[in-house]
Amino acid sequence: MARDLNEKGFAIFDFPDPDIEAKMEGIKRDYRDRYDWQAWRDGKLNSLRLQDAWKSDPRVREIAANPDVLDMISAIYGREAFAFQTLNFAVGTQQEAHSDHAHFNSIPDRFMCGVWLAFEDVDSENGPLFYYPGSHRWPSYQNEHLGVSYKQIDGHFREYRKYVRLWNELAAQEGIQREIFRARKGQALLWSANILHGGSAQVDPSRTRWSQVTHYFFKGCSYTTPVANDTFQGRILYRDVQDVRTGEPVPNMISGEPLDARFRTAMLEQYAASASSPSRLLTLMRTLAASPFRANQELPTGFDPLGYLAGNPDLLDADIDPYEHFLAFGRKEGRSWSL
Ligand SMILES: O=C(O)CCC(=O)C(=O)O
Ligand SMILES: [Fe+2]
Repeated sequence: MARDLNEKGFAIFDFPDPDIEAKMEGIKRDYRDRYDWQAWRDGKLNSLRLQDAWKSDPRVREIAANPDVLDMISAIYGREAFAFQTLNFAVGTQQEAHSDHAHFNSIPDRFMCGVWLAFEDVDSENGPLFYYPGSHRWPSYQNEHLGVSYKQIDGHFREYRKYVRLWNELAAQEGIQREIFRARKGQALLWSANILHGGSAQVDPSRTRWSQVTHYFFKGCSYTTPVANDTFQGRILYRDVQDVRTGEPVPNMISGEPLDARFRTAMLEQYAASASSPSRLLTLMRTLAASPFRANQELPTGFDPLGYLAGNPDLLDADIDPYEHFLAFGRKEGRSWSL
């Protein structure tokens, strides 16, 4: 496993849980009615996903916090792994090629990995996962390398295209061919932080592609959202993560010390100061601090209120509480909440 992960950026294994069959079938049966199939058939949704179902479902949590998987990746990385996010998909994600590293990364770099588990057989017709072997060794590209600034946030999606273009050009230049994972039910794929991957088109829309992704970080690091960082302007969007196994928050650590709370606050003020309307942002910062919804159990782990606004520019100029808005509307509308 370690050799595959090192050389190719991914490794395939049989999921080590004797009860996995019952868990997968139970999740499929119970979740069928929780997705908006009509919106998916009408092409309004690219995918059907449930984020952080671990909060309410022990089966999802037990898959995410499987002790053998945790032990294996902890041994490979030499640090204690913990799951911080789950995604349960009913169909293929059709997500374009990306590196997770741009969405969640650690300090020090690359202490992040994902495990994708097939809840049914997958072939070229029902949206298989794809990846570019070897791409995990590419440099760690951040906003400063692409000339992207958090200030350009209302153009965020346009700016994200720069990452997509870079990744595709690198793959072409290095002559790396995309491979797909024809998974057997119960097989899993471990991927490293920077491997270029995504979901192939769901060629046959009458089929499903049930699967669970768990994203892992490692203790003793700090956790950030790189696409939202403007590191050299003093803006780093640290994430508040929870350990899926225990539900406990995991502190951001820098070289053995907890992240200085004053530094964190100063950075949030930096974000506020970079806004087009500082007084509105000041109001927003107060709203965030005082929001009765900020600890709501139904918020996805790592919910990023600034990322929610940044990713939904129509909300930027409204005087709203992003936590409340997400719970009342954003969730149902399928709005993205992390950059
Ligand atoms: O399941 C897929 O098609 C891709 C999922 C993915 O890229 C992720 O969860 O990071
Ligand atoms: Fe991904």
